Amino acid sequence: MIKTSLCDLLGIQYPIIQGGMAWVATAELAAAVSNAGGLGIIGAGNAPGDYVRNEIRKIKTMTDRPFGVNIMLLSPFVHEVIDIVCEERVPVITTGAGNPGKYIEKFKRSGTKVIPVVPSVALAKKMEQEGVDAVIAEGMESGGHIGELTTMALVPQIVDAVKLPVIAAGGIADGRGLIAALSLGAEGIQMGTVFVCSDECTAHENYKNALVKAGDRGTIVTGRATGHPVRMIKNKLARQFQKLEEAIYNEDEYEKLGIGRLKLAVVDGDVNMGSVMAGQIAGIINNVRPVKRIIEEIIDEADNVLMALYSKSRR
Ligand code: TUI
Repeated sequence: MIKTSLCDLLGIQYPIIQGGMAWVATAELAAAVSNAGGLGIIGAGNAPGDYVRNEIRKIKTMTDRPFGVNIMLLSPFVHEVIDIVCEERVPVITTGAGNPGKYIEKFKRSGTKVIPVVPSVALAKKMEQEGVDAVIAEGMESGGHIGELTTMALVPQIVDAVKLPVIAAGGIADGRGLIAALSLGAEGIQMGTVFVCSDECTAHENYKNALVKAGDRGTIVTGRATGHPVRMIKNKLARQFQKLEEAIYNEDEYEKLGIGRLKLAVVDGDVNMGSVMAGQIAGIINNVRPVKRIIEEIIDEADNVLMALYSKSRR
C-alpha cells in the first residue's frame, strides 16, 4: 500500500491530488476524487467569488473528506476569491500562475494549508521561507499554463533545495508515473489530464473525447510570445495562435483571439475553436472511467511496479 507523509499532512488515503483546472475542476469532480481517497480541488480559474462560494458550499454537501481550492493568481477576481476561501475555511489552498507570497499570512491565519505550484527552485525556496506547507513542482508536460522545466529535471532539484514535502505534477497519469515521482523524492503527485477523462468530470464529452483521441504529439505550446505559455491540443485555434506568433506579434489581436476560449471548449464542446488544454500524457489515456477506478488502477499498478522493481533488483 502506497502511503507517504503527504497522506498524514492532508488527511488523505492516497498521495494523489487532482489539479484545480479552470472550468473543469467543479465540485462534482473534486468531491469524487476526495471520496475516492485523494485530494479533490475546485478550480477557481477566472470565475467571480460567488461561483467559487457556491462550489465550496456544494462540495461540503458531497463529501466529509478534505478538499481544496486552486486560486489562479492572474484572475481579475483574485482578491474576492481569497476572502471567500478564507471565510469558508477551505482545508487546502493551492495556487497557480504566480507568486502567492503576499497572501500567505492571510491563508495561514484562516487555518488553511497552503500549497503553491512552483516552476523553479528559486520560487520553491522563497515559498519555504514564507511558511507554506508543501509545494507542487509542475513540469512543462502539464496542460494549461506551464513553466520551462520538465518534471524529470524539476522535481529532484526542488527536492534537494527544500525540506518541505514536494508533490510532482506534469506527465503523470498512471502507476508508473507515481512510482517515478516517488523515486525522484516526491511525496505525492498531482494529475489533471487523467481526471478530465472521468465520468464525474462535467466537461463536455467532446473535450474528453479530444483527449482520449490525442496521441503522443497531440499537444502544442502556444503563447510563448505573451509570457504566458499554454499547452493545449493541436486544433484550429492552436494553428491560428501559431500563425499570429509567426507574424509580427500583435498583443491586442492575440489577446482578442484568446477571450472565452477555455469555456468554449469545456462547456460548449467546441474542440476546433476552443482552447482544449491538456498535458502531454493525454496520449496514454484511452478511455473515460469513474474517478474511483482511475485511482484504484493507479495504486494497483504502482504496487505491481514496486514488486517488479524489487524482483528485478534481486535477479
Ligand atoms: O496555473 C496553472 N495552469 C493553468 S492556469 C490557467 S488559466 C490561464 N490561461 C491563460 C493564460 C494564463 C492562465 C490554465 N492553466 N498551473 C500552475 C502553474 N503555475 N504553472 C506555472 C505556474 C507558475 C508560473 C510562474 C507559478 C508561479 C510563477 O511565478 C512567477 C513569479 O512571479 O515568480
